[in-house]
Amino acid sequence: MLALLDFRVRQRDFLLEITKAITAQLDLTEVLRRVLYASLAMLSGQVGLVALPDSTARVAGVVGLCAAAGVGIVPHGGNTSYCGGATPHEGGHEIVLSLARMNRVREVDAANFSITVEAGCLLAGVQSAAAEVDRYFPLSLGSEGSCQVGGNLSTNAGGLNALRYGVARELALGLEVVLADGRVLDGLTSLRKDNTGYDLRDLFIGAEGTLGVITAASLKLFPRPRTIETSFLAVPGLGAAVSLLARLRAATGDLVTSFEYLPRSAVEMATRHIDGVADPLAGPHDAYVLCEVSTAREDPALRVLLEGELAGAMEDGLVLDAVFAESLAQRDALWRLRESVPEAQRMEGASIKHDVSVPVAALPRFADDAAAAVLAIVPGGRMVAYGHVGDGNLHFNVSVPAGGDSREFLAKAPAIHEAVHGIVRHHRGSISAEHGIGRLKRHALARSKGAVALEVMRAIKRALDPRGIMNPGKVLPEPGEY
Ligand code: 2HG
Ligand code: ZN
Repeated sequence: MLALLDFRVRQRDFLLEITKAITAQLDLTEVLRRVLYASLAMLSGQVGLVALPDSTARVAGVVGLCAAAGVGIVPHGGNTSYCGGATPHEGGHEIVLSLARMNRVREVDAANFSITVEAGCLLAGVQSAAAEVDRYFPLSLGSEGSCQVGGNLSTNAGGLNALRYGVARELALGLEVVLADGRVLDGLTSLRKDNTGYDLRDLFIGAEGTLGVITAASLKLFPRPRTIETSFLAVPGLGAAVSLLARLRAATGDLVTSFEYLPRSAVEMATRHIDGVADPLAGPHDAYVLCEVSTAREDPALRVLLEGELAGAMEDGLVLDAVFAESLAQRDALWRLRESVPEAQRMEGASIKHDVSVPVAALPRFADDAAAAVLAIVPGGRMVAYGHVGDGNLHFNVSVPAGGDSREFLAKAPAIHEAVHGIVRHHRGSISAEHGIGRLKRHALARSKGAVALEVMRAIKRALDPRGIMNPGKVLPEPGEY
């Protein structure tokens, strides 16, 4: 049952041994002969075994056995990665360690505004557990119904509310981590203040399972928003959106929670491909912003304030048209439009993606220069640059030219990535703002980080995972590989 074509003897023995151990003592896995994982990035791989431990001790048991046998472990959350961080390699030399059964809420502390959850909890589940005690967990992503909080932390996910509440790293108070040798690092504090030596927590956030397995986390909660104003605004372009954001942040006392930019191309794709999605405005415009402003107080004056600000922005030419959500259903419809853009772009045909960030004020210049660079490589390429403008984070995606050949287009991906990332570097931006590095962006990481930063990262990796068993071949390129 376990035989995999190209397993070396030592590894096959290990698999038999771990299976016996698991079924006899640990009772925790499902063993699969061959599992094909296809992430959204269309990467695939094979494993001979998927471990599904349901406790930290059992995760530690699996990792300890793998450490002893030198077998690679691919920690696995909801499989929603865009970069293949949780996709094993071909050949079946690794095991997948799924956190899906570690899905308990260990503690909700309303007075401390904190929640302690296991890594396999769905993000939507954490949000609901917080709501049950009249608190708010603000991390919010299109995939929140299937992504897991361990994966959110391991990739340092950003999402739709990062502008106001920060990315996953800023929402974490403490972590429990199984180290590469099977020891458990108990850092599950829910303290706000703790100046006792090096910050170990932050090493594991964004490390994509290459330093250890996050098994549980203590997270920050917030007062639940009681007044939420959601509007969909037509704007002349990205420059106007950036100016409008600064204006609304100042005028509302920083109550802007989300500020999502959509070019016309994104709205057209969403309305064309996704059932029930409609353009909220009467006529077409070049660009749009989905803006949400919220406060934990009941505050009818917020709408009045916003309408006044938007009227002023219209006079100044920053806003061309606007509609407010007047009901929960209307709010959901606006968010559905925004959240369906990735799916709509997929349905439109081949696309080449970039998840980049630059300082907010540099966004318009970046987008213009990047579009010109892309069009020089693929005349007719369709820019679908959208996303979290409030965080300086654009999904600078390019769809295949209308009627163009997908293979020919995708063959140009390396040249397009290089051109776009070069412009990102020019603005001292990031080549991965919120999706991580995984398998796909290791070389881009190597080109965008300085030699010293890479050497420090490698030193940390060597110190915490000397045998290189934690998510091998992810995040860090081998020296000389770039
Ligand atoms: C989003 O913001 C996601 O919708 C997906 O991060 C981005 O598909 C993408 O490029
Ligand atoms: Zn995004």
